[in-house]
Amino acid sequence: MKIDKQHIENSNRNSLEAHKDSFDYTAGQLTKKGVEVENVIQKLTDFQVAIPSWALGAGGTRFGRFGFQGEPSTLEQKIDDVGAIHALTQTAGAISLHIPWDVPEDYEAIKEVAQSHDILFDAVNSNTFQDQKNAAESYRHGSLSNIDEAVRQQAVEHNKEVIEIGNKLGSKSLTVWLADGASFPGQTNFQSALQQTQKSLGEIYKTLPDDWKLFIEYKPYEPNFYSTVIQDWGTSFMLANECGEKAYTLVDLGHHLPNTNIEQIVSTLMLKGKLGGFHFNDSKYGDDDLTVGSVKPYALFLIFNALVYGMENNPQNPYPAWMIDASHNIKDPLEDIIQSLDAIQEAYAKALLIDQNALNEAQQAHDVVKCQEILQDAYRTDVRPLLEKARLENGGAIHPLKAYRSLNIRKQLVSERGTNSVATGL
Ligand code: RM4
Ligand code: MN
Ligand code: MN
Repeated sequence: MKIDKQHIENSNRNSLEAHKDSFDYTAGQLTKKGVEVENVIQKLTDFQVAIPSWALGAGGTRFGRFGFQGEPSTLEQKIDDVGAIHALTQTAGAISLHIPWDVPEDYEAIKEVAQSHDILFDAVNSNTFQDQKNAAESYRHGSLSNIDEAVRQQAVEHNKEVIEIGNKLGSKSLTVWLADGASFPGQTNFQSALQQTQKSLGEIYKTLPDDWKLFIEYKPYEPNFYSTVIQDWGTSFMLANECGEKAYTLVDLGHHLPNTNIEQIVSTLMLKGKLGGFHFNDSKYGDDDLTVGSVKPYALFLIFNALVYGMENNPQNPYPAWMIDASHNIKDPLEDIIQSLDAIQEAYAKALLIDQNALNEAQQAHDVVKCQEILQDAYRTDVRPLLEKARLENGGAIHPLKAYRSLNIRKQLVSERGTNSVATGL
């Protein structure tokens, strides 16, 4: 399915006047404050977030899975779904594949579909947290950290294959997230598990093409509940440093214990030039994978403040790879992603409005109250007209969610794919 540009234009027609009014007002107010509005809009346009191939069907929990009608059952259909989201939002210009959930059969055909939607292939993700059919070894007791050499070797080989697959598609990075760890005290030896992991990552790193990056993702618990081998940013950072300059830490918002100061982690990593990848989602408790911005929008804004600062002041840090990593169980997955993209752009726009010079002066003067005022002044600005403008200028929808509904996208997908199609993934 492909959304016709004309249909989006038609759906914008009724909202055009209201948009213009609110944009003129907001832009006028911001200009008076010294904000370069065009610059903010350009940055919003440039900010593209990859969509994970496993988030296009309904996610599950360990208690069950409620399928969603019209789910994409092939990789082509998944790319079509990302294409639809991108057409509406102009913010989702890439897809991130999880292997072996989404191994392409016909590479040329897959690349053509992606190209037709203006979609790039972002990081490829390896999967050593599930056993694969006919695999010689089991990951029951870990993969890259396993004490059994044959298991480690199988996991290393899998990662090498993932790099090859990504290479054929034009991806430039590999994300490794390990479920390895222990559910009970005494089950593993912390030191040897870490050493084996380092060794295995080193082997994968050796085969990484020169223009690729390796992202090492950390997570404090789940599916192991006593310890995980790569539990925190410090462990990931250390492993990345030992691998070499093409290895980086990946921050997933859901992979922190409650109340962790994520913006400080982001700042430290960017100062050290090691923030490579970033997964967006929201959570109340753990790795809940809820819609971005649905629970803690102010925390997201503070994190974006650190990201914006890093992007402007840390040339030693590469431009991070952005991805949504949320996969929900009860919402229409495409609506969920549209909401997430909106929340991301909103937090980003607000962070761009922070008067960094004034903040710096207030910090120098130890004016704590002023510091807070400056942050909150930006946060309280209604930036929605700026987001609308950025989308509109690029042929997107003024209101992507409303357009998705009024264009009956889900209904069309159901009529094309049926009510029982199932997407691979979680
Ligand atoms: C993990 C982690 C990874 C993702 C898997 C599906 O919790 O966030 O990034 O690939 O889930
Ligand atoms: Mn993740
Ligand atoms: Mn996760």
